[in-house]
Amino acid sequence: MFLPKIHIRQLRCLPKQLFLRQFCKCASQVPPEVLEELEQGFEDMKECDSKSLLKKHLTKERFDKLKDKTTPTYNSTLLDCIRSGLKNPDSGVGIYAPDPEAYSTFSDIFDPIIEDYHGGFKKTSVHPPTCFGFGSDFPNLDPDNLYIVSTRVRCGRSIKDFPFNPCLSKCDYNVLDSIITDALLNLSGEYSGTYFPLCGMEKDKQQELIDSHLLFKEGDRFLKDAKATRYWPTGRGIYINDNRNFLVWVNEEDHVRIISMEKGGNLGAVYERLILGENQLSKQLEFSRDKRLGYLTFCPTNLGTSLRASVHMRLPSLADDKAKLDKMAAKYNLQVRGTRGEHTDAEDGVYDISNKRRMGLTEYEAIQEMYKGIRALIDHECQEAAKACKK
Ligand code: ADP
Ligand code: CIR
Repeated sequence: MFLPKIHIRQLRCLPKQLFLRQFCKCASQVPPEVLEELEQGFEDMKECDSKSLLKKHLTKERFDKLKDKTTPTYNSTLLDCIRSGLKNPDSGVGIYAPDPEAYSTFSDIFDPIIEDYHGGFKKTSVHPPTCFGFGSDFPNLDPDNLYIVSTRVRCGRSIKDFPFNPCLSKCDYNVLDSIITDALLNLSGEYSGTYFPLCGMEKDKQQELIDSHLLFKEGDRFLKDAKATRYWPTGRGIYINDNRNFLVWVNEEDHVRIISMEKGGNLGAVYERLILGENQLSKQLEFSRDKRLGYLTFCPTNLGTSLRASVHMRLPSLADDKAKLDKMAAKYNLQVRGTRGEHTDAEDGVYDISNKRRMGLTEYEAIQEMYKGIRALIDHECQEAAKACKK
């Protein structure tokens, strides 16, 4: 009988789950209603006006090859991977991995999307070992506080032997929550803080945390349609250190999101705090890492380093021409988001600009790429301001 390696606290959930998984393994066929939904969704996607990577790469040939497959342990189907993309034609990517095995079972669609998003990480490529380097190599990007409002660096982590959101039971959420919060409450020094579970949190408090850019938003339709918000708010929460500059999100898109942020442009300090915080946590939690793909995450855009380093910044000369801003950003492998995160608009001229690719390069190289790109954008702004002064 299949017996996964388990954490002792998982035992509470085991008997029913193992039975179901064993049972499903024996009958691991894609049910007719799932096949029907897949076929219909694929036809609709062909007709719709979508710029998603899913639509770009899911050819009829790939679709036919994958539609009858299921992952060995969790029985996840192609529909579980692409439901969000089929339901939301405005997706940029449109695919998630319901469990870690999906990356290999459905590699014919994940690999080309990964290669496209991460700028050439091929199916034969191997992600390098972790190498954070030192924050002190990155001086303040904007010492006069002219352009940058705030800086944030985050990475995502999954806990070994647990699947991703769509395959988690209510009990799994509670177990994960308890494993992760036990570790968080052991953090010391500048990392010591408080865990705030979403269950029972006052709405005003939740909104205050969202508006301060500390807490994840609620009701993301892309995640909901990927079945990543089931049993909400069970097991979800946020850990905040006493200085409010180190945070850990629990069971939102990934099991763990480790975040360091502060006002201004001191990327080196923000990055250094992330490195040491991740280090303290990795001594207590076993994170899922794949030999080829690096750190495993729910969304393929976050694989590899899973690192996103962003600034909230104003770019007066580019703000009115979003196409030009996007073009400049792309030149430096940067991605532009709105003020409240992905799929939101810029408020008061403030954009979120970050490194786009996270795979095929080390953490240090990802930060370096972002640093150089933001420097170039600031140089451009300074030149434009100087030209305007001369007029
Ligand atoms: P991620 O995928 O990194 O978690 P999101 O785009 O979902 O990012 O944004 C999550 C939250 O983080 C949002 O509230 C967003 O405004 C905030 N955020 C991102 N970058 C910064 C930054 N540099 N300064 C302040 N807040 C930020
Ligand atoms: C999309 O395709 O636009 C969404 N599914 C989000 C993709 C990347 N962002 C993320 O994982 N947060």
